[in-house]
Amino acid sequence: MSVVNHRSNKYAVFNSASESKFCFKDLRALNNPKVSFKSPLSVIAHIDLNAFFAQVEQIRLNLSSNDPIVCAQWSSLIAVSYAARAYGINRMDTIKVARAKCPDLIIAHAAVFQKGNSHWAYVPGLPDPDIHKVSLDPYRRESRKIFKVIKLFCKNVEKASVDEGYIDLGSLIYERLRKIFPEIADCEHQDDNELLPPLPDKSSSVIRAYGEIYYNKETLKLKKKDFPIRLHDWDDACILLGSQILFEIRWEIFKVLGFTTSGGVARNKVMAKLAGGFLKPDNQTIILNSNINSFLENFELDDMRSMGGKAGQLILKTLGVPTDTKSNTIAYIRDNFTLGELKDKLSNDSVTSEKIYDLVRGNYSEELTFRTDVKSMMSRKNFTSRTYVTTLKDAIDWLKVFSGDLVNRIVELDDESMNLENDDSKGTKGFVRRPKLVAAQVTTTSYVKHSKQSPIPVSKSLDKLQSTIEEETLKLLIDILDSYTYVSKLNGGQSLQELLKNGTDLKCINIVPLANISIGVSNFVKYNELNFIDTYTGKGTAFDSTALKLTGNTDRDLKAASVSESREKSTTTDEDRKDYVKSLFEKFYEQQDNTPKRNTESFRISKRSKQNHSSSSVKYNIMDRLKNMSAVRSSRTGDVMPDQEEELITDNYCNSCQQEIEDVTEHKDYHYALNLSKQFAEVDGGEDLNFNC
Ligand code: DCP
Ligand code: CA
Repeated sequence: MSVVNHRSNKYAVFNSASESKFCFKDLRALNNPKVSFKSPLSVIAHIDLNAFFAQVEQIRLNLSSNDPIVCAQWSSLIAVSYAARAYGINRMDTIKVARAKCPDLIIAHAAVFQKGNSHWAYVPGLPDPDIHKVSLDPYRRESRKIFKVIKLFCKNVEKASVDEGYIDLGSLIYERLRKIFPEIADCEHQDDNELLPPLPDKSSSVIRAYGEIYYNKETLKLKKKDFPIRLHDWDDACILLGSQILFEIRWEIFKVLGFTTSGGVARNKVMAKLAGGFLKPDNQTIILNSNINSFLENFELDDMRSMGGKAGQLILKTLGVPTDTKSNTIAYIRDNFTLGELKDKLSNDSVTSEKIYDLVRGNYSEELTFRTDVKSMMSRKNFTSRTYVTTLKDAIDWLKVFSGDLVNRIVELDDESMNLENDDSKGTKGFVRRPKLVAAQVTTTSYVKHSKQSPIPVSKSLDKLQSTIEEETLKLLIDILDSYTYVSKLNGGQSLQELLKNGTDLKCINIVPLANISIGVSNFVKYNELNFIDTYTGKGTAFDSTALKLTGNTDRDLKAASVSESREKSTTTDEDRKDYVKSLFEKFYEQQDNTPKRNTESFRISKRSKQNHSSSSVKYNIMDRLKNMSAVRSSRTGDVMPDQEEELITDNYCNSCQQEIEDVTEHKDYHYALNLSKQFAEVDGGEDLNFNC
């Protein structure tokens, strides 16, 4: 198997255009990320990691790309390396079937959280679903590194999934074109509608194709031989330059991180994605605009982004498109429907009609997007009759796992927010997102579900956030079990709260058997460096103290154990959480070359909040809070924003602070956090509980 396909200079190219059909406006548009995707010269690259999870495991285990390796989750395969695919193994196979196909198959199971641990680790052999939960964090980490490499080349990047992304190459191509061709170097001073000069003759010697140009089904067969490609106009030059940049990016990813990728380069995202998946692994496909129609013959409408599944099927049915193997759905729509006819058939839905019209011509252009709309995250596990959760200690052990899992995903979100967001027009650049609500849900063995939610204070520190999630979800769980289940009957008539007050060992506290526990965080709010209000000042170690008492271990024992565990676990070795968010902001401002503007109002709020909270010196002890929980529960479960805040601010004036407010939402957040901190201060300071039996 090849390492990275870095063949270049494959094709001699020549141009045949006597006059360009593009104008200077089209060229200049490339340099503006807001409009570059709309330019007829636009170039989008798609990049996709080959057998991603399997490659992560292959590299982790120091294996070569010739070693047949699969990544497993329990008995299923979730990624199959190309070396393993050569044995006919695919993702639908079980481990057993795959082993039968290739006795030397290397099976790397994904990392797992062990019940009771908030960090993941790789375990020897196959993990046990009864006491483990799979963690995808190692793949997210590698993905972050890959996107960091991509971002070194180009700012305008969309992370489409853990292992694929789009890159708008417009501004890079704009720069390179101006360097290569003095004829257009002065393009900024030309009239918008003035035509570009004909593509200069020398383009054949200075622009080369990297990868495989798709020409048509016939010439594709010739791809191992060099053959001339006709460069008609500047759009072809742009696409070929794009192939060069895409190759450089893929090569860098391989050089720095060892991953092979497949790529596609074309005029828009839809075409780039189809191209990116066309030649796998370790290659890239180039779609010149003049070859779009013939390239599309290889696909059906439902292969296109957003046309998969039911949406595509419905369109085909409504339009009466034959779906037999002889006809091609894309070509059929293109050849048989005008835009007007599409509108007639699609109930005058002009947005969908225009989209279909453009899609089948390879003309549908979309801006790169950034996923700012994270609404919620959930971590959960189903339990079987063998593993039903039956004691409070069991439940706590799983809550630790879930909160570790959620915080890992918030780390990912921080990275995406700070490192991948380019567009400031939505006011989302330079912010991290933090949840303001946690929820817990349990399903009993008779499939009855109960849930509760509660607001949480905002915390910049991820360690504190993790402790908060653990602590709050435990309180919710106790509340749920006391309120909705017959838990007291299982414990001599005492409620969980009473048992806790009496210092009963958590292992001795029975709960109704649970078939599922889920915890979630939601109501994400964005914070920048200035408007972060940490409502906790204590150290986030509450759960540890519980665990210590339960296991009889000392704090030092636990620390020593965690240090001696495998390096391959999610301790904060490469992203020390303590400084992680701080460094994210620092790096962000470095890259922006732009220190944050100290808006006097938010700065004042920030300072003031520090004063308020430092004096309260919140003690971070879960059992103190558990003891007093019922006193505040009613006011804290349910809606995130207490009603009074709605009346607090009228016409941008805060009646409490008696001052004008610039950013009402931010100011409400401030009061929100302040309220929470007061509530926490109220429940602090109780007597310590004795946990020994
Ligand atoms: N994945 C998963 N379960 C699935 C599909 C995918 O866990 N049903 C994970 C494992 C894959 C990763 O997502 O490695 C990326 O998915 P892809 O569909 O891109 O597949 P691969 O990267 O494994 O293979 P390819 O080389 O075909 O892209
Ligand atoms: Ca992939």
